[in-house]
Amino acid sequence: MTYPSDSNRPEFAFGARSRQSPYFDRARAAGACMYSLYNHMVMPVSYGDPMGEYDRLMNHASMWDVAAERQVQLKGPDAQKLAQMMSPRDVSKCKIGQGFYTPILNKAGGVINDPILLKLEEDLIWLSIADSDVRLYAMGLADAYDLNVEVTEPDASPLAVQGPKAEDVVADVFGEHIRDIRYFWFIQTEVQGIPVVLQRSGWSKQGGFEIYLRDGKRGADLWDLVWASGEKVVGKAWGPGAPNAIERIESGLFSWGTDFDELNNPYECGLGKWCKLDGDHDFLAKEALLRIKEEGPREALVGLHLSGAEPMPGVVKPMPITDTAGTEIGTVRASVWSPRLKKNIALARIASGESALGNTVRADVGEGFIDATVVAVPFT
Ligand code: THG
Repeated sequence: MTYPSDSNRPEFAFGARSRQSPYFDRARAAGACMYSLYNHMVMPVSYGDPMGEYDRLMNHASMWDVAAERQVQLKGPDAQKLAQMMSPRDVSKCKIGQGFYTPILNKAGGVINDPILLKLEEDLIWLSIADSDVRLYAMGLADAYDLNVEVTEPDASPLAVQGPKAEDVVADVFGEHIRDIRYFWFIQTEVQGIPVVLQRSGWSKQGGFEIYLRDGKRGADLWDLVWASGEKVVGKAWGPGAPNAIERIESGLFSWGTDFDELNNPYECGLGKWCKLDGDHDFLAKEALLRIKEEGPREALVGLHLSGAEPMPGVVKPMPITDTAGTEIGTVRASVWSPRLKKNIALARIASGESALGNTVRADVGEGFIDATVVAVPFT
C-alpha cells in the first residue's frame, strides 16, 4: 500500500507560527511523505509504507520525529501547586526523575489535554503535551491565582525509538546503564556534547525510549547518531517510523482531539483510572468529578470489532453509531485494519447504556452501517 502522489500538491508555508522540528530535514530525507498538524507543528505520520512501518514497530525498532510533543515548563515555588490544580493525580507522589501520565482538567472536569508530567526538580515540571494549547491555559491559571511560577516553553524536542529492539539501540547510543531506567522514569544526560533528557516512554506499547533533545541546533547530529546505532543493532529491518495509527488503537493509547476533547470528562474517555478523588491533594475539577461520578457518565470509550473480513480504510472524522433499532448512540472516533487481529477495529464513544462488553451495535465507517461488537480496550 502506498499513498497517492499528486504532482499538483499544495505547499505548506512554515514560519514562526508553524515551527519546524529540529529533525525536519532528516525525516524528510528519510522519506517522510505525509504530515499531520500537531501543536502548531507538522509531524511526520507516514513514510509511505504503512505495513512496513507497522512491522518495524512490532518486530524490530524504528525512530520517530515527535518533536511536536511540545513541552510546557512550570518553574518556580508554585510549579507543583499549578500542576496539581490541573491534575487529578497526586502530583506530590511523582518523584524527581519520574514521569506521570495525567489528564489535565478544567474546573468542569473537561479534559484539556493528557500529557506526561515530568518532574525534573521540586520546582521544575514539564508537561509533554498532546495537541492543545496547555501553555496558555496554565498561564491563565497562574495569573488568575497569582501564582509564583513561570510558564514557558523550554528548548526540548522528543525523538522516539520504539519497538522490541529499541532498548538495544538506545543502549548502543548512551551505554548499558540505560537498561536500568524504569518505565516513565528519565535521566538527564548527554551524548557527544548533545544534552538530552532520556525517558523510557513513547506512544506505543512495544517498548522504547524518548530522547528529548535539549539543544534545537543539534537535531541532525542526534538523528544521525541514533540512526547509525539503529543500522548497527537492527540491521536492514531498521528504519524511520511515526506514531502508528494501527498499533495505538490495538494497544488502546489515546489521542486527544481524536478520541475526546475538553467537552468530555475523564470517565467518558477511559481516563477515570487516573482520577483520585479521596487523596489529600486538591484540584480544580474535584467537585465536578465527584458530581459526575455520582450521576454516572453519559458515555464510555470502548473498542469495537467491526464485521467483515476485508481491510477497510480508517475513518478520518467521527462517524455515527446506532443501536440495532437505528437510534444514534455514539460515534466511531478512529478505526483501522488490525493485522494482529485480522479484523477492522475501532475506538468509539457510545452511550453508557449500550457500552456493555458483547453488545451489538451498528457503525458507519464509510460504507454504510454494519454490525459491530463492543469489546475491551486494549484489544486482546
Ligand atoms: N510521549 C511524550 N509526550 C507525549 C506523548 C508521548 N505528548 C503527546 C501525547 N503522547 C500525550 N498523550 C499520551 C497518551 C498516552 C500515553 C502517553 C502520552 C501513554 N499511556 C500509557 C497507557 O495508557 O497505557 C501508559 C500509562 C501509564 O501506565 O502511566 O503512554 O507518548 N513524551
